[in-house]
Amino acid sequence: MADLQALTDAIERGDRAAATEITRTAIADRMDPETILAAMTAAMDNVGGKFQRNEIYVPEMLISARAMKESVAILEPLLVDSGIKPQFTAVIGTVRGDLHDIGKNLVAMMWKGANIEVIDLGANVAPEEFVAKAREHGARLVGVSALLTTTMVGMKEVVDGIRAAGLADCRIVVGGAPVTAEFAAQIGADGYAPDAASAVEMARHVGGVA
Ligand code: B1M
Repeated sequence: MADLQALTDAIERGDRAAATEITRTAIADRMDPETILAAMTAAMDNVGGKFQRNEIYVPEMLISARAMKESVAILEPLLVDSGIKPQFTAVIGTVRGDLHDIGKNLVAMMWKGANIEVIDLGANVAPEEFVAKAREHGARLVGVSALLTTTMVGMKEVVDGIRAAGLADCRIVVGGAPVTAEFAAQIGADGYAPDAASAVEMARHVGGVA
């Protein structure tokens, strides 16, 4: 049976080879994908703690993030199990000035798995681009992620931009570590989700297919 603590440790020290191998073993052992994912996410929490205590710096954080991304990519087919006609289209991205995309990618993955067509704009996305892509794709949902207290304020520009563009059927869901339900309400977003699993419930709810 795959050792999930070893998976957490491998991601934490940025050992891509070990992390991807353990992920493959865990999948072969038919371990629950959500449990495997939790072991990966735990690594990023540890990395964040070490960064905060000045025990590691940005390069180490980046190396861990790369190991996490490669391992998540192996898990993706198990998390995304679609094939049916999408219920609606969502546009998603990380707010301008913010390069963190692991959480956003997980939300995108879960939305795809929930039968939502996802247009992923990536990270560091300008408010104008959210608006343009939402219009172009007739999106019913716009998802905005932020991981920094300094960039989360930019989410309001996305909300204001969507409203000003008159996209009346478009709902906005926000999330990311520093974001709260209170902040979401304050900037006029339609929904907030604390994690990727609840982002699915929220997407269905605001998308009108709950
Ligand atoms: Co940075 N970073 N980082 N970082 N980084 C944090 C966020 C930090 C908390 C670390 C710390 O100090 N403990 C801190 C922010 C402090 C703050 O603002 N309060 C921080 C900092 C300071 C910085 C820099 C400023 C460092 C520097 O340069 N001095 C810099 C900023 C660069 C920039 O963006 N402009 C920086 C850079 C980086 C890297 C590039 C090295 C790398 C990112 C690589 C990448 O993403 N491609 C990185 C990383 C890896 C982290 C930590 C360690 C891990 C983030 C992560 O991937 N978590 C992070 C510490 C931490 O979070 N513990 C940290 C795992 C991921 C699954 O969780 O993203 O929270 P998360 O997503 C969750 C939920 O939040 C939610 O669902 C997800 C899954 O459940 N969610 C949504 C997310 N988006 C959602 C959207 C939704 C709904 C739910 O709806 C649309």
